[in-house]
Amino acid sequence: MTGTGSSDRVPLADLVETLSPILERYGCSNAVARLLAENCAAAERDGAHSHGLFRMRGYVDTLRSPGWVDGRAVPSIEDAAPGFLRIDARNGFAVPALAAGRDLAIRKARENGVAAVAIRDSHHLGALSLDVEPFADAGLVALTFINSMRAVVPFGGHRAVFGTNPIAFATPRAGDAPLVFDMATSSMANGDVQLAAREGRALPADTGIDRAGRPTTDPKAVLDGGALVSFGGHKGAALSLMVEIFCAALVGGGFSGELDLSGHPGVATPRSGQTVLLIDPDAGRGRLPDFAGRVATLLSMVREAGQERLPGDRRLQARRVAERRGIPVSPEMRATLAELAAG
Ligand code: NDP
Ligand code: PYC
Repeated sequence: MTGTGSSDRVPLADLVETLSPILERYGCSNAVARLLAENCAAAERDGAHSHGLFRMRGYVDTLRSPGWVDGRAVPSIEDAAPGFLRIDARNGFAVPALAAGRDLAIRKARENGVAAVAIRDSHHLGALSLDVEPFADAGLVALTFINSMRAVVPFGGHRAVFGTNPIAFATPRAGDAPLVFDMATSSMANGDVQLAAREGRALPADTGIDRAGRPTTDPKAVLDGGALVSFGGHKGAALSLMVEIFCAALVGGGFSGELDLSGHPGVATPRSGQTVLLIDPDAGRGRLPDFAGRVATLLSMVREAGQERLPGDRRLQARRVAERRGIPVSPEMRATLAELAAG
């Protein structure tokens, strides 16, 4: 990565070349380092700042913590049923685990009309949009969930039980890139709370509670023994509960509330699970109207009814600008990456 000055713009490929050796230096295999570097750089390109370059220090701290994540793990794939794939990430990262099973999952979805992928014993520190988008590029509808570490109180509760438990959805749409939405089921992603704390910004009202259970807008109070609430009250809390069932009970792993990080101060990744559900919208379709065209029709109706910004619009806009002009990297971030690269 070359250049000086405020927020230089860097091509995606150059950023990947900068990040990959850092991850390898702290213990990832070459293959894992590359996949994580691509994921992290792509999140930054898409303007997903809470899960882009900001997370590089978290990756490094996590890799440095003895006995936490295995950056060299080779996932094992179990062909569990015609439409069901189980992947054991073997205490490695979720991104390479999903990458290892992607082609088989697509084949199963096309053969069966549906497929489920259950990943266990995995660590995820990325933006979920990047996990589902390739499936929609392949013509499938995809839904994914991840659980993590306890950070969110159940509805009306006073103790964190759930992770921030994001959900992402992707679908083909005619005439444009897939429609993708990607959101934590908490009022805010933990990464955004950390960014607010770092930048001295208050949180919106009703985002979280402090360690005494009192509502607070202080991000440091949320991070220091406090907790977040679910988005949308009892409805978001029900979705968070569902994510725990999909990502722990179904995959055969731990709930966010069971994860013990006490022996690993500073780690940023949860040891958790992920489920991906796939549907081939063209299976058995016969003479039904074109699926991707119907999606486009719905989105036109939504825009015509007055919703100017659709989910994913900001992400695609950031990507298009970055593809033309490069990804902005601030001088502070360049200094952080240089420090991490130096060890
Ligand atoms: P946001 O609340 O920023 O956005 C959620 C979704 O809503 C996005 O699809 C976004 O589209 C869309 N959106 C946002 N504002 C509007 C608007 N005004 N009108 C229409 N659509 C809108 O996301 P979160 O803060 O909840 O999550 C941020 C990231 O953190 C995600 O990438 C998520 O995967 C990641 N995360 C990862 C975790 C992990 O365990 N790895 C845990 C928790 C979160 P757009 O993208 O175009 O802005
Ligand atoms: O931002 O909430 C978050 C998060 C949790 C685990 C990874 N990211």
